[in-house]
Amino acid sequence: MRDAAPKTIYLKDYTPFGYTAQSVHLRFKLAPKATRVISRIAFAPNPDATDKSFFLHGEQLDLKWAKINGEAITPQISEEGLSCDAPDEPFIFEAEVEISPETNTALEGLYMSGGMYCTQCEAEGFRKITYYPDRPDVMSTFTVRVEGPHPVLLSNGNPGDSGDGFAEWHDPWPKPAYLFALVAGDLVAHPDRFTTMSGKDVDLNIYVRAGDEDKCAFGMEALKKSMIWDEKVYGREYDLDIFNIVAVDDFNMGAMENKGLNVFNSSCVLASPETSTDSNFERIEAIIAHEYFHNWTGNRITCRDWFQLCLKEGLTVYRDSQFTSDLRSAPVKRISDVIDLRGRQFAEDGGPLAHPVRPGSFVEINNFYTATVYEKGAEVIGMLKTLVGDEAYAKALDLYFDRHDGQACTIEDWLQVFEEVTGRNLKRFKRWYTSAGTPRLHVKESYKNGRYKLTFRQETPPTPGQPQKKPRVIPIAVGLLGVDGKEIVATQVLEMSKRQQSFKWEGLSAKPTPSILRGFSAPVILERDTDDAQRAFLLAHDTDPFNRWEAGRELAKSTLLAMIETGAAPSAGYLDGMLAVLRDDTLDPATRALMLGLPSQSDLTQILADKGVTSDPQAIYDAVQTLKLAMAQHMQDTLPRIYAACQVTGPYSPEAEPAGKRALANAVLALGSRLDGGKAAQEQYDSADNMTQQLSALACLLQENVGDAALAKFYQQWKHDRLVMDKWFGLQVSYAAPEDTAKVAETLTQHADFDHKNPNRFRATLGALAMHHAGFHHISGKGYTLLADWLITLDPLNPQTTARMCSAFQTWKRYDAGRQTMMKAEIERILAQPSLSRDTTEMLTRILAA
Ligand code: B3K
Ligand code: ZN
Repeated sequence: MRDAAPKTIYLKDYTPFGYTAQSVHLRFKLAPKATRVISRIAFAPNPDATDKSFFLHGEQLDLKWAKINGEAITPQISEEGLSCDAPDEPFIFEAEVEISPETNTALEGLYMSGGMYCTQCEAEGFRKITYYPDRPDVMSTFTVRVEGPHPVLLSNGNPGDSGDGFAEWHDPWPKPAYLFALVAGDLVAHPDRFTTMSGKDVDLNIYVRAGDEDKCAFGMEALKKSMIWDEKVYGREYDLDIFNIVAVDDFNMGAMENKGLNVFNSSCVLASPETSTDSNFERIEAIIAHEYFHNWTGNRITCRDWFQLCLKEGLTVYRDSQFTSDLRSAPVKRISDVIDLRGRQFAEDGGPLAHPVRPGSFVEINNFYTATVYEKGAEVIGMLKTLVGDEAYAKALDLYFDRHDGQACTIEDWLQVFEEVTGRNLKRFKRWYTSAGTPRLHVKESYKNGRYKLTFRQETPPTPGQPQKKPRVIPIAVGLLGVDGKEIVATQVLEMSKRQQSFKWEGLSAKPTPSILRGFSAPVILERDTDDAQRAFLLAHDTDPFNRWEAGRELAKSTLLAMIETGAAPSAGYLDGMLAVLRDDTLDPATRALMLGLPSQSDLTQILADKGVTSDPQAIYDAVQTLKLAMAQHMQDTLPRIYAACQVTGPYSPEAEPAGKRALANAVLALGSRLDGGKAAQEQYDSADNMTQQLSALACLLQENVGDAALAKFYQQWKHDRLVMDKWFGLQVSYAAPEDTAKVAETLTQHADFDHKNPNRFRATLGALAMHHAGFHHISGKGYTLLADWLITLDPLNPQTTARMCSAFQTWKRYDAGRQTMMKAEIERILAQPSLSRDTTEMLTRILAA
């Protein structure tokens, strides 16, 4: 419920808590509407704190009694917590509260999903379970007793005593309350074992609902691969006797790294060839790795306060991307990450929600689990590693783990280990953490008498609250190609730290072609005067796979912008270039598939907006359709050969190689469908024996408007499977014509299987609407109204998911006056709702303030 005056919390106001928690004992007597939580916490005055007031967070708790050192007390209770006098020496605080998991639709704290109990405490959910200093710098050991009639009763740490109707758990590693977890239910385990590098045996389990047992094997393999990788690459070993993962259907995000008891959205762990696509498999592997890696980067070393969120998230995303690069294809992973970064993080950084990787203030911390904190946070670590080198990075990480194990840390602690190991001063580099916005990197070249010069100028546009930007340290990886296309200067990293800086090469016999920002060595927007001939040259010759892809993407942008702005026909150069890519058997199929992809319609809108052009979403949509048709026609003779060559035979495997072949075959199928009206797609649909093939074919049929029969068949085949049904909901919206998108989404929200309380189904339907650029922004305004209606409906039930989806409106200023007026009206309509959550209020207020 909306606070009378939502408080802004500032990093600069941080003070330590007056007390340390030495040990926590919790007893849960589970009951759907009346769970009792009995707590016993040993506190001691914190010598590092000056403020000794004793305040415990607590929200929506029914306090039955509280005691200090065995004596009943009458604390002051507010909507936010409990305060009372506390002794100036070690003491025991005890309390009993009652909570109602069954009616907890916010999915934060202790709640119920499909009959099971589960928890989500990060960031501030523990305060909905019991009174506690719910802040990450208060770390304690936890001993938990769970009582309930359920066959499976779980909490963090190692198992202790258990018997009929109860189980005890002890977690010896001090942790903040946000890592607490409890699960109880009628669950089935998929068990395994792992022996760590020092020979310790660990029990592994993935717990699922009955019926899902056959979807655990892949996740379990991913977990073991993650354990081995972290030992090998970071020297980090697992530290408990048991590691449990639980799949939950109702979950606000992907997964949660609770110590020894990871809780996963079932969509991020359950996998089978029949029900999951190649991208699902890859995502599941990455998320399992991510949560596992948090055991060291997040759990053993945690954050001092929530402003330091990137300390664990940026680093852990960086680690999981290294893992995926090692296990699969490094260039493919890099290209995919950059597509994602540009789509989500650049949009955030260029709009009203822009904030630094380490924000300076927030109202609701859940609103800061963003692409900036996660993905840009990971980019910053990648840059740091590029600047200091692999060896120094490894040494700095060892020092970080040695020095800070068991502590709650800051970005200053993190940078300090790098400064000590390298002797470098990272003061300037730190601006990446404190300054928002995506730097523009302009480059000019000159060549005279064998001397080649690149001059870079950096500039970051103002962002909310930060009108002036200081220059940043930018690692620019550059290589030079000779006139014959051969590399004459191999990749070197130029370190730019001034506003403007030049770099020279001597003794070149002719003007080279530069390949700049190889591997996307910094999260910047590169602006250079170049032409399609140079882009085509790089597309054909660059030795850096990322920049080769980038050259193709630049060509695509250039042809699409000409089509949109001047009504030009698709460029022959682009079509020829893509045909050459398609035929280039030296390129692996996955890379070719990525190269054939076009920039997103939302990215194109942003590029035009940066040039001061207000674009029409329908015109962008039409240009993309025209270009795809032109590509199909131009490649007509080659498509069948590639489709045939990329057919994978034998049993399905989600490995990178067959998945890459399927990606290219399905990209070819999508183009070909524009010519054969979906004939080949129907054949593929009818014969598909895995979800990748089935879903790709269905998408082609929907694209060609001939998918009704397949859609109905798909429903009959999969109506029992929640995760597959999410795909059924999402695909129909994604492939609707722009003028029909809102209607299709609206009809789906009336379907018997639509459940707005389930975040996966809500996102599958209304998230797909928000992602359908031309459909959401259709001139009728129906997309805006439908989304706003549903955000209004969901907010009182689930503020977190509502607030997250408000970002669909963050780009409202990019559009024409008519659309701006409609979007603004919808934002204001939501804001006018009585009792709007703090989460949604903060998001929409920031969006509107632009
Ligand atoms: N740390 C959690 C995210 C918690 C989000 C809270 N709103 C999952 C992750 O990043 O691994
Ligand atoms: Zn994380």
